[in-house]
Order: sequence, then structure tokens, then C-alpha cells
Amino acid sequence: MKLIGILTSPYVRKTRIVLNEKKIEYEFVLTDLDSPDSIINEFNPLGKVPCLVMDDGKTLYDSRVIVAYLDTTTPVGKLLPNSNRSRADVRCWEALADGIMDAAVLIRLEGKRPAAQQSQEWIDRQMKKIHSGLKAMSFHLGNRSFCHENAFSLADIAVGCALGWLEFRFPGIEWRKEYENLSQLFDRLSERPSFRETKPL
Ligand SMILES: N[C@@H](CCC(=O)N[C@@H](CS)C(=O)NCC(=O)O)C(=O)O
Repeated sequence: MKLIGILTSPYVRKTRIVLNEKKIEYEFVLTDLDSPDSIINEFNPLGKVPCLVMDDGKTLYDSRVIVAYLDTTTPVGKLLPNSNRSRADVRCWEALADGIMDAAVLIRLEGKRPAAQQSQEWIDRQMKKIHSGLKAMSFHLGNRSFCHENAFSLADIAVGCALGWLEFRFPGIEWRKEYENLSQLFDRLSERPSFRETKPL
């Protein structure tokens, strides 16, 4: 099995952490998304990473589809609960964390456009989503050690990737000062080998 990705993508990181936590062997294939010859174009018509290429050559994308599939392939390190309601709760955490990453990625892309074409209104709109997403994550985490009930799950992985990416790309957003519970959760998650080995650089 191969995972096509880049080292800085929070969605790729989420997938790599899931592979690591579930002890699944894979080959990590790095690509250059800015090159017209990027290998990703052979495997994902949307040209986005991550993309999982399975041993039979079939492909899976996007990260949410990949991680949900991977969790079914081995009982090791179960990341999604069995009950429908709990599974939906964990996936909603994932949607919230991914939504923060989506908004942050859009701000970065806007910043790469020529200055005259950039819209501050658009940037502010995305920034508002980041801040209300952080507030919701902090509220729902409360004083628990994990996002969902009392166990490590995909919810923690997704939240850790969103926070890690904000720290990496948006050091000016002071979420650690504002939300102590998120800061403590992030510190605990960052000690896991799966997080240490996939730190964006
Ligand atoms: N919803 C997708 C988002 C993937 C995504 O946007 N990846 C970015 C890298 S962070 C990408 O491949 N961008 C290249 C492009 O859009 O052309 C997922 O969860 O996998």
C-alpha cells in the first residue's frame, strides 16, 4: 500500500498518524503538488493529497474516506467507535477539525494571490471560522482528557492535526493562551510517537 502526500499537509498528517497508530505498513510517496508532472495526477483526478493506492492498484481519497477505511482493516488501535451514534460524534469532531484546516488553507492560498486580487473580506470570513471552530472544540472538550468520551480516537488525531497546523503556519493565532484545555490536549498528543514522527516541517 502506498500513500501519496507531502510533509506539510495537515490532511496527510492525519492519515499518517492513523497508519502509525494502527501499525499498518505502507510506503510514503512524496510528490510536488506544484509540478504539472506530479504523480498525484495519475491517481487522484482532483490532484489532491492524501491519496491511498492499495495493493490492487485501486485508489482512495480524501483523508476522511481513507482513515475510515483504514480503521476497518485491523482491530489494532480502533479509532472509530462501533455504535452509530458515537461514530457520528467522532466524525463530527473530525469535520470540525478539518473545517478549521480548510479555512486556514484557504487563507494561505489567498495570501499567494497577487496583492491586488486578495480579498480581506474573504480572509476575515475564513479567520472567523477558525476562531469559532477553536471555541467549539474547547467547549466540547471541557475538562476531559480526550475529545470523545474517555478514549483516544480519530477525534483527537484530527484536532491535534488542526492545532499543529495552526501552530506551524499561523503562530499569530494565540489559541494556546485562550484555550488552556486545547493547549494541554495538544501537549499530551504531541508526546505520542505518531505525532512526533509526523510533525510538519
Ligand atoms: N478534503 C481533502 C483536502 C485535501 C487537500 O486540500 N489537500 C491539499 C494539500 S493540504 C492539496 O492537495 N492541494 C492541492 C490542490 O488543491 O491542488 C482531504 O481531507 O483529503
